[in-house]
Amino acid sequence: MIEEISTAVLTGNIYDVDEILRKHLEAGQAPMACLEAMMAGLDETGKRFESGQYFVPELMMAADTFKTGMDVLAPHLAGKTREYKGTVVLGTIRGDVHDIGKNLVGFMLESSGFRVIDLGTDVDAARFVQAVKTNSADVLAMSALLTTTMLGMGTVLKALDETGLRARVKVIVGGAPLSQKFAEDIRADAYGATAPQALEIIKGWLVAKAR
Ligand code: B1M
Repeated sequence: MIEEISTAVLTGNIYDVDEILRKHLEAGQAPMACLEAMMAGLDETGKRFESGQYFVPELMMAADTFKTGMDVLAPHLAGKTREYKGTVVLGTIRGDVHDIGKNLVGFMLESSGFRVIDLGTDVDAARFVQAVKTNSADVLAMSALLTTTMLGMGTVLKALDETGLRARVKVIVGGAPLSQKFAEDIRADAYGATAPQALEIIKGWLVAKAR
């Protein structure tokens, strides 16, 4: 039963999640279905946190369990290509330590042949701008999970304008509290609702550029 995977994340079962996943993979379960089950567990964790059933330690255990599970799933999800199709600077915005969605975006991009410069979490405008410049990035991809921190993305866009880099780099933003309208308000080029959607948008940009 694939619910066992969701439950492992939901209960922060960091000790058994790898074995549970291996068992499902060996039984023929699709790696993407296993990933979706882990995401469902994390989603339910968030709901329990919101309703006061869970507190920060439970959130942390669930996130760590998810990451341990990703170590098992990653080789099964990865693509084969190794020729870079473009460079993407990626990071979670200043003040924000949520990195699971960002890591999924990075993982999918790398698996599809993009060079990913992952700056990690709590990244301020100066670091984003510097990384875009030094790596001659084609795309800047920013993630935010908090309604407070997402506002910092506008600051990054302004800093790109001020340094004259804005015209050279496409900007995509994503994360649970964001929306298409928010992306338009801060003048990003795109909003990605999910990691696969971000991948498709970036592929579209860089394939068009290569023509
Ligand atoms: Co936090 N947290 N958290 N948390 N946490 C949320 C986000 C929250 C919604 C929980 C809740 O109340 N329901 C809430 C935010 C409320 C708000 O802002 N309105 C919240 C809060 C309040 C907090 C703290 C303030 C709690 C506290 O300390 N009192 C604190 C803040 C710390 C900080 O950042 N400064 C905090 C801390 C943490 C942990 C450290 C314990 C842990 C994060 C661990 C980690 O990431 N390494 C954590 C977790 C795990 C969550 C929840 C439960 C799960 C987030 C997650 O990883 N989801 C979350 C509740 C929830 O989302 N249901 C919650 C799975 C992940 C795959 O989804 O990142 O949304 P997500 O990515 C999605 C899309 O959004 C999209 O693609 C993915 C799907 O394919 N996407 C992109 C993401 N980035 C993208 C970029 C793109 C495109 C798409 O292009 C560039």
